[in-house]
Parts: sequence; structure tokens; C-alpha cells
Amino acid sequence: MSRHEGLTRRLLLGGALAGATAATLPFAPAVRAADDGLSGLPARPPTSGPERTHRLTLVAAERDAHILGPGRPASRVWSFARQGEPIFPILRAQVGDRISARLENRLPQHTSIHWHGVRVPNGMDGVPYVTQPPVQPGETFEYGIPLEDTGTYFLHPHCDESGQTGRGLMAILVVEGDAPPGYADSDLVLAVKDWRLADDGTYLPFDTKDGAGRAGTFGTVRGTNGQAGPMRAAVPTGGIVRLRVLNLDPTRILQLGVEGAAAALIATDGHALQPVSLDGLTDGVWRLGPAMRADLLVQAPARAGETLRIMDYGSAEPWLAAELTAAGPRIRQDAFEPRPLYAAQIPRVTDLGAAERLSFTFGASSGADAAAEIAAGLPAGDPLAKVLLDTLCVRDTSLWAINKTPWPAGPNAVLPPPLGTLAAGRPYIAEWINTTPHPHPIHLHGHTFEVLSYSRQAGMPRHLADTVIINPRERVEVAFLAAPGDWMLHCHIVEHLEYGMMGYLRVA
Ligand SMILES: [Cu+2]
Repeated sequence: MSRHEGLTRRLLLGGALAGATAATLPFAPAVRAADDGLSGLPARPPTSGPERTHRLTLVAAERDAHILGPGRPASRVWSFARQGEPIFPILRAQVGDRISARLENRLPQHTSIHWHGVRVPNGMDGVPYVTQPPVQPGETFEYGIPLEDTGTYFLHPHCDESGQTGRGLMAILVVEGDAPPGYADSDLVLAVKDWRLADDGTYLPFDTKDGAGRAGTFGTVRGTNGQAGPMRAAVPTGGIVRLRVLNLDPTRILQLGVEGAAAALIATDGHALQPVSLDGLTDGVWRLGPAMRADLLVQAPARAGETLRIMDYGSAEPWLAAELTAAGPRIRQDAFEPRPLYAAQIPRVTDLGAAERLSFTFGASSGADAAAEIAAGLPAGDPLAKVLLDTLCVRDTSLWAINKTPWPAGPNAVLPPPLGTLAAGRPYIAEWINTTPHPHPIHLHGHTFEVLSYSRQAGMPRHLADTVIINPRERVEVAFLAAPGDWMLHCHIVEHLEYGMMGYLRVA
């Protein structure tokens, strides 16, 4: 039955999308997101208890892992986890805590850690050449990360991302404190990532010109939590389950839906919104691009042995991402009424009318002209003016650009000037326009923004995000208060950023 349901839903979904495309003119006026999405959320009580510092050593090293499954050939992964532990370690902390992490690089190339979605001081943002020197093989780097916000985040490197994250170099960070005790009976992490593996466990090329110039290169083996295949877990019968879904794939845009249970979206990129029934969303799915996270709340089936399924309707065939099986005596009798999480304590733009407006176009690289435009780099007096980028941070050619300016390519590339200069503490509304035929999940470092409007995605709730999908020929508006530093702005389809769709904003 689930399969039938899934196919029906997907066929309906395909029809609805096709209709919307045909009926909508390019760059239609923005449609405001329902603005009650963020209002009326309960406030987080002040944190009690001592603030703790989590002292960690994150050793980036190569090791064997049986991604393809037991009895199948092993693969060489790059991971922060020790041999035998899950490839993606899960760090859990309380809001108000601090992470003091030493990165130790035992890989054959330089690396760094970007704390995706976490509001960090600029020097801790983990972007080689822009916010820190690359951490060369054998070197270490100390990260001091204040955890001011609750939520679900992850860690990843920021040069040769396709090769390093393609081999698994990521970790998950859960910052607790956004819900009262007893909010959920079970709190599970579902990290979706495909692998570019051949049958013998070796890697296929992580980037291809064909993929990089289109929707990206897809994995050959679908996986969850560092293994091939769906996640399977037991949950208490009738219990409330919080599922933290992370899209750690470099390419794939998931269309999350749930079968066998009612489900609500309770947080986007880690931050609360008024619970939205998945069935109430367009097509009954929440789309999750690379690097995006969504927290779902579901109620486990009322009878032991029954299952609920988390599906990805975005692939050619609906794909089972997770199967949760009710086990043990029924622990709740009440009807499913998802409660909101505590409101995020992100500084928000209170007066949109006073915000300065910015406009960025995400498009194809116009080649030689754009390359010439950035060849000059930063003014000579800039502290970053003489920074030469290496081949792990640039590709041999650029295919994509922001405001017609691609991230530099080729040998002797210098750090380009910023895409824009903003004033620290000032409110901004950025209009992000996608002129290409592919969707782009656009990520701004160091900020959590409010997604105000979409021109081609109807029925979206107002929500907070650090990464937002912009559909082909769509215009999306986001609002944020600028935080000081040089912050990357890029597509999170990893090949798109590596082939040019990346730049940075300077907030002074
Ligand atoms: Cu993209």
C-alpha cells in the first residue's frame, strides 16, 4: 500500500509542478510567505545550570568503512570518527555551552571545519584563505565555538568539498534546549547522503563536467547515517518521535514526506516555526536541498510491529529513507497534536521598511569577461589582497557565477573582491534571483535569515534558514541583520560552488 500511495503522490506532485511552471511567468511578483509561521512561539526559559565547555579533538583521518554493507568490499572514508564508529559523529551539547575543538589534520591534503548554520565569530567560520589559513597535513587548528542557538547543524570542510565530504568528512552537531522536558519520547538523527561508489567499494569521480554544468553529479549508492540503504530504528509504540533530518548530500534535493503517520515540520535549519502538517504543504512534501535540515515530529504507530516511513519523493522512484517500527507497550493514548518548539533567539529584522535592499543574481558564468573583471582581486591595501588560492579551492574553469562574477578558476587565482559591502548591525533584505534552469540551494555563512517570499513556491510558511532553495527563474527574498566579517555566499550543490557559484559579502 505504501508503494501505491507513494507513486500516486508522486504522480500528482509531478502534475502539480508542471502546471505551476506553465502557468507562471518568469520572475513573477514575490508571494509573501504566510507570516504567522514565526509568531506566537513560546519563549525559551533562561538557561539554568553551569555553562559547559566541550573539549574535543577532531582528528580528520582516512580509514576503512563498510558503507556498502557487511560482507561487501570496504571503502576508504575520510572521517572525524574513530575506526568502528559511525562515519558521521554526532556531537550533542546544550544551548549556552561552548565547544573548544582541536582539528588535527591527518589527511593528505589541507582541510578546515565550517560550522554550517552556527552563528560563529568570523575567524571561526572555517573558510581557508578567507577566514583562516588552510590546515595543512600534520597541522592543527583550534576552534572556539559559542553555542548561542539551539538546533541541528553540521560540520564540513570548505575546499575540495566534493572530494572531502564525498569521502565522508562531516559531523553532526545537535544543540539542545529548544523544547520542554518530555517534548518527545525519541530523538533521532537521519542524515541522508549518497555515495559515489563502484561495486568494489572504490570511488567514482566526485565531480564531472556534465554534472557540474547541470544539476550536479549524483551518487550511485543511496544512503543514510553513513551506510547504504535506509535507516531502520525501533520507536516506542504510540510515542512522539522527533526526527532531525539532515541533507548531507552534495547534489540531491530531497522531497520529504511521511507515510503511515501524521507528521509536522517543527524546525527549519534548526529553528522553530509553528508546526506545519506535511500534508498541508504543497505536494505534501518539504524540500531539503544539500546542507538543509528539517526537524519532523511524528507519532509512532499505535500497535507494536507497525511501521512509519520517511520517504524521498524527489527521486525517479519514491525512495525509503527511514523505516521506524513501533516496539513495546503503547506509551501514549492521546491524539497527535504537535507542540511548537521554543522560538529561536536569532536577532531578527523588526522593521522591514527600514531595511536596505540588495540584489544578487545566480546564473551561468559569462566566461572571459567575468574572469577579467575579477583578475584584479582586492585593492592592494586590503589585508587579504595578496592571498593566492590553491587548486583545492578553485577549479580549472568556471561554469557559474553570482552577479556575473564567478569564483576564480585556474592557476594563480587571487581572492576576488567581495560581492558587496554591508554595515554591521544593519538590517538588509536580499533578493536572490536564479536565472538558470536548475534549482540552487543558496547558503549565507554566519547568518540565519528569515525567508520572506518566493515567486514560484506557493504556500510556504515564513521560516528561518541559513540555506534556501531557489527554483529555476525564481526570485526569493530574505531578511537578516548583518554580522561583522567576510561571509561566504554560495550555492550548496557542491559542484556549483566549486565551478563558480560562490562569493562573499564583507560586513564592516
Ligand atoms: Cu547550485
